[in-house]
Amino acid sequence: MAGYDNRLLPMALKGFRAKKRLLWWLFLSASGVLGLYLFGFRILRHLETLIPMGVCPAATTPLLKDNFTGALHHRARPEVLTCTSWGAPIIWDGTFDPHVAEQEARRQNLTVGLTVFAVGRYLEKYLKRFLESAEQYFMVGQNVVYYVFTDRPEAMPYVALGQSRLLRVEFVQRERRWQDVSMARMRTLHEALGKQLGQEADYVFCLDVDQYFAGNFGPEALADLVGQLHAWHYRWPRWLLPYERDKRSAAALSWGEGDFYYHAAVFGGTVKALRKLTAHCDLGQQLDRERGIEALWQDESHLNKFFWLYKPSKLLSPEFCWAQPIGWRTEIHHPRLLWAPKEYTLVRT
Ligand code: UD2
Repeated sequence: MAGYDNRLLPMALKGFRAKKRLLWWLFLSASGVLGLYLFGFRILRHLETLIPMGVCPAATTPLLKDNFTGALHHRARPEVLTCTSWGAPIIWDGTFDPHVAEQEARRQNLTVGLTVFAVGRYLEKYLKRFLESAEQYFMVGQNVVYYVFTDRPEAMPYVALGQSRLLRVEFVQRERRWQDVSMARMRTLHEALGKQLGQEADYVFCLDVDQYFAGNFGPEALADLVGQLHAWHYRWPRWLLPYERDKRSAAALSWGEGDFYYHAAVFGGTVKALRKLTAHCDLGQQLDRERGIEALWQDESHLNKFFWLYKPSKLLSPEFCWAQPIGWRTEIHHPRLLWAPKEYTLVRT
């Protein structure tokens, strides 16, 4: 054919292929970004389960005994860490006998306190379900005294209580910022432990309200000083844990410090131990305030500092306070508390 340049066709084909490649590249990148956005988080959380938790040294396991549950059955849970380096048990489902603990608590005729704060909108949103589920699962068959701290005692929901269970409502001022409400709990608890609560309870658990019981939370959880492993962080390497790192803060932990990351939504112990804990955290928060700073996770950062300095005598596995958004995990057999959906825009206004 006259005038036909035989280089045009290959050039056109090349241009077409380049555009096609570019389109494919764009398509794949967009799918990758979308995929990571939608599922990547879950994939990463799944990879986390490959990080080993460590094992209890064989020499220490026979020596590990708990004052409430007796000897611990470490072999029942070989896939998880069941003790700390300082010899405290980490309580996982199957490592203890709940009946032994129940009998022991009844024999000692103990009273267990449960404190919870429901200030502002946290009251309507979470309190009723929290208390009703506690009636079903918390220290069943034991003497229990609930302490609800609220700025609106008149708005308390009605909750039918079982035998040997009491509810006391205490008024607290509402702080302006939610962070201050959270931190002010340490001082209020310290004062309450020094008054009637401290006289009527042998052991006390201090809990966040935005959660609910979903399984038996019994005397197996009792000890002098109890810390809760944080569901989001229990498999993370120590250097990644969200401790306060600013050296100016009283809550600061330097690199290389810290054992585990503890969740402030659950801690407990004897009245004496908790008086010390709450005094320490309150003082730390006060010092930070004077320096014009606030720890990364407020009271939780100070609690983590305290547990680094004064080791808890018992740790609760993440089964005791589980966050469902993390997804399914083989080691989580029997969740005791579940986080309620966080609705910060609704409750923190
Ligand atoms: C995280 C920790 C919490 C605490 C907080 C401080 C979780 C589940 N909990 O909670 O233990 O360390 O960080 O940064 O990760 N409250 C009120 N009214 C308010 C604000 C708080 O009653 O206006 C009470 C309530 O009992 C609540 C608790 O304080 O459950 C902690 O506050 P949060 O649940 O809003 O804080 P959150 O979920 O980030």
